[in-house]
Amino acid sequence: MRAAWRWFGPKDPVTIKDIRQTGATDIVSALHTVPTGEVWPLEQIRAHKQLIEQNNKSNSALVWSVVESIPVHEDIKLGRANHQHYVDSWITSMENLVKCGIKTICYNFMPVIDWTRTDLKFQLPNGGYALRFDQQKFAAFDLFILKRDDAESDYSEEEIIQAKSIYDIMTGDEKSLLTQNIIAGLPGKMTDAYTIDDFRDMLVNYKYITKAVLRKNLFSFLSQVLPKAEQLGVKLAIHPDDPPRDMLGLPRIICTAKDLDILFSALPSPSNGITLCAGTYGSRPDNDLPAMAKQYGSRIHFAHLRGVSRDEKEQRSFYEAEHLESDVDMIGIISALINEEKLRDKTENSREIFIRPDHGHQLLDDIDKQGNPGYSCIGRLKGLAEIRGVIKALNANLSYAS
Ligand code: DNO
Repeated sequence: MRAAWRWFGPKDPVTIKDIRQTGATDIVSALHTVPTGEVWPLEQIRAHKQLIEQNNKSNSALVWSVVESIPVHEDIKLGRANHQHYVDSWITSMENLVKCGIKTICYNFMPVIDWTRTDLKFQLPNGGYALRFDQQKFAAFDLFILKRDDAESDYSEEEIIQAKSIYDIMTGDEKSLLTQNIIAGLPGKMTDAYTIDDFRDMLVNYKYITKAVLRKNLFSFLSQVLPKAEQLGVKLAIHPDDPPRDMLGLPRIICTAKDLDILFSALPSPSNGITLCAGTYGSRPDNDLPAMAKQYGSRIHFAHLRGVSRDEKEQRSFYEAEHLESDVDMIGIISALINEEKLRDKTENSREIFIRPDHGHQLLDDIDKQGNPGYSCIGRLKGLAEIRGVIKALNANLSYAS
């Protein structure tokens, strides 16, 4: 297992120098300045890698090992006539990454929105802050701010009444903040910032894109990418849809174990793999994370380790909990990943699993710093330290316990 840390590039307030102190050995990064759909130029990849690795000789080394993510252009998801151009660009970016030694690539196939939260500063009892998704606030946005066509048909009468009462007591600033959080998005998102009108137009593009059509478009993309990935020794790691269900009338197709079964039975290539995002899958009570980690073991090339705590009465609402204190069984997941790695040593597939602490709380000095939501320094440092402790203890086989 390789401990990795996500770095957003030279503008990230958490610098490479800082990351050396976290105990991570690997960097997860992307060329965030290249517009979606354009080829990642070889020289830019080299320069980015150089920024990460340039001082390795005299310091604790950090290696750019994982890409998160090469964005998939909306035209590919929509299966539009000119999608081939964007598939070719995606493949060229992958080839350029391989020329620089980077062979683990995360991506997602979420239409229009990437990951979404309603609150970026949810106060915790200990004084820190977490990210939160509140289903009722989200419904208030959908029904009364966005006023999406036909939105009512996605909600029960009671849900509409609740959303209206939430909307009615929101101040103007709260409405703008909620809108901003949902449409202008979060760090690492794959879509461009929208105005609310652009956002509505983007949603309309998907009017006739059913789950089956979106799936067909994903499979057609992968049927071109996977043979190349196999040839190049690349492992692709699809990230699940976060939160893992249909939203805003958009189809979402990587949410559950069943979705993964469909994906792998259609495209069994060994390069066809997943990012086991424990927090995302774990925000549905019907996803059993340790079982999934076991079942899809050989497909897991990258794991985001974090968990959520779901609201008791509304299970679609959650906040991002402490790494070891959430609704997901983190020890069970890590233990399954360790077992998977043991199996790998006996087979051809000997790549280690890259893990990273996903979203950290804002703690201590994080609180007054301007940072990327979810990507605080101290909060993630705490998460990584806890995870590394679990790995160390499980690897020692808890022999001291007996
Ligand atoms: C959020 C992340 C996502 C993720 C992409 C993967 O923190 O997990 O932004 O990077 O969805 O393609």
